[in-house]
Amino acid sequence: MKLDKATIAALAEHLENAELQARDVTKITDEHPHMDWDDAYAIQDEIRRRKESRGHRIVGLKAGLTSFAKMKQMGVENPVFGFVADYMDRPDGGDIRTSELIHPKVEAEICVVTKADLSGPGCHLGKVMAAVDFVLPAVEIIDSRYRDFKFDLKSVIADNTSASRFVIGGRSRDLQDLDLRTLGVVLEKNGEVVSMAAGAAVLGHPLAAVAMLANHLGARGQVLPAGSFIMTGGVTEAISVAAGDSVSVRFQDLGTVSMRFV
Ligand code: 0L1
Ligand code: MG
Repeated sequence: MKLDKATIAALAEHLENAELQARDVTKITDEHPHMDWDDAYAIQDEIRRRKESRGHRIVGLKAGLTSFAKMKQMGVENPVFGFVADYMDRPDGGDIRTSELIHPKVEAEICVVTKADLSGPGCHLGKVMAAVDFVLPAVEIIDSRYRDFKFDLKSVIADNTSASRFVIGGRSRDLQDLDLRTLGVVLEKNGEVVSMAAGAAVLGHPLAAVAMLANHLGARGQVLPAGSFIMTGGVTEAISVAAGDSVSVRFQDLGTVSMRFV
């Protein structure tokens, strides 16, 4: 690690304040060009600790930048991992207040809840398939705290991978009743189709993102526990939204997830 504890704490406070005050900032690697991957995740961990110390619960884990569309959109080659907290959860069909956000974007995500621990290294698709309890559709609302979404991978990891809101909807299904690779997703904004994709857009198979998450945690001496809610990453590219927009995402075999931005 290149940053000391005090700098990690100060950067976590800086980024979390930007989130909570809906205020954009410049990417932190401008000031700290030598920070490494461990520093980036240590800042994210400190943001998580700050939220938990105020009584919030971490209700899920997320993989980000897992689709070829998003990697291309962001000019990066590797996925990133973050978390979602209780206050980020919004009901299906509900309103999302844009005054609490900076420049939100939506992305359609195939999610799972696990029924067995997963540990890395060496976690693979087969182990994940055996550990999935059920599959759920969701929309993630990302909101990078960085001005104009201009960041590099380390900055975005420190910023909890732009996590801000999420909406679970549709219906849960057993994994054996679905083919996640060919599962089609249609994203509509204000009644117009703006993006379409199939599950294979996420790393060839959305559950590959769960295996990568388990291996990422394993490298840090952690296990992905049974009962985890995991967002596998946007199937489509992220679509900008503003107050007045309605978003509806149809997931083949999993139903629809909708929300309105107010
Ligand atoms: O969930 C995501 O794919 C977000 C990853 C962070 C990069 C971004 O803000 O698009
Ligand atoms: Mg996402």
